[in-house]
Amino acid sequence: MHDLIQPGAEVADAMAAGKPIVALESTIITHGMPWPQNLETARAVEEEVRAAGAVPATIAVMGGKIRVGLDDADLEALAQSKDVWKLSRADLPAALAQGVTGATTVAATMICAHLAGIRVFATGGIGGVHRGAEESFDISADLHELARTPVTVVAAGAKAILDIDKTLEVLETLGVPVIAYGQAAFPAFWSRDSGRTAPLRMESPAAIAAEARMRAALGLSGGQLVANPVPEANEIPRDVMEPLITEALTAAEAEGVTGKAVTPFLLQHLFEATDGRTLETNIALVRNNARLAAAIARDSGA
Ligand code: PSU
Ligand code: MN
Repeated sequence: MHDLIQPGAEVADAMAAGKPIVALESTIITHGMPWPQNLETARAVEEEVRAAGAVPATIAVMGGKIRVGLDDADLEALAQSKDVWKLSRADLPAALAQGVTGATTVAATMICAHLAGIRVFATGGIGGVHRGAEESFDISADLHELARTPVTVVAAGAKAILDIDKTLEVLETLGVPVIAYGQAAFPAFWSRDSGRTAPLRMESPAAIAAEARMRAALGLSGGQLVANPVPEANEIPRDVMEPLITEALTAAEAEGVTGKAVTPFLLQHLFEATDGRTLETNIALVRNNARLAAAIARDSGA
């Protein structure tokens, strides 16, 4: 085990016993959801993983170590703290060197999961190419991470606040397999259908695990993105979201929001604009992704 990795008790036991483990990110707790739903969701997502026969490993940086598996007190402290760094590939080493508390994004969680030997990771939505990226150059480091780090990431597609077409184009350029689960359409986070067909479609966790094994056998770098549509009962249709997203983007521009602050700002804006409905959907889709990730981890022998 890498000496910067500090597994929690449950994760250490699972590693010793060779049980399937699912990595979970922490930026969704600190920057993606308001208190106290962020803590309730973090707990509920861990329970989903356990109920599906795997062990959850929520990842965060604390006290100069990469914590892989947080106990309930850590989870609560993280959910309540206000000055947590949002860590991607670029800032992970600085946070560790300075001993600050940092929440890991999809990119940083992939790096940490890989160091800990965990091959499957569940989140809500990945970062991607922002609308207007031809001006702003705002492209999430999550995409490049998917191209280089061998972890299977289960998400509900890319957040609809992004430019989905450009996000899919960049993933194709980077050679990242994008697999829609159980349908042809690439999902758009709150909605099941982005209006685009996903490059690949698979019908079972076993098929996804087999694809990941084949990638490893070929010596190809990088992971894969599994795009799991939000359950029908929880979805907010695209035509309902679209005008609200336009409004949120206008507000972000008017307030001069840039860089790492963009995604949290848009999520908060939409939460307020929908009286919390986007948050309910967000919670449902993360739980749904946790269940699928656990099934893939079980079929991966990981
Ligand atoms: N999914 C959510 N909520 C979030 C995020 C994803 O449901 O808050 C976070 C993830 O950590 C993702 C990050 O990696 O947003 C992307 O940030 P950026 O666009 O700045 O790369
Ligand atoms: Mn960005």
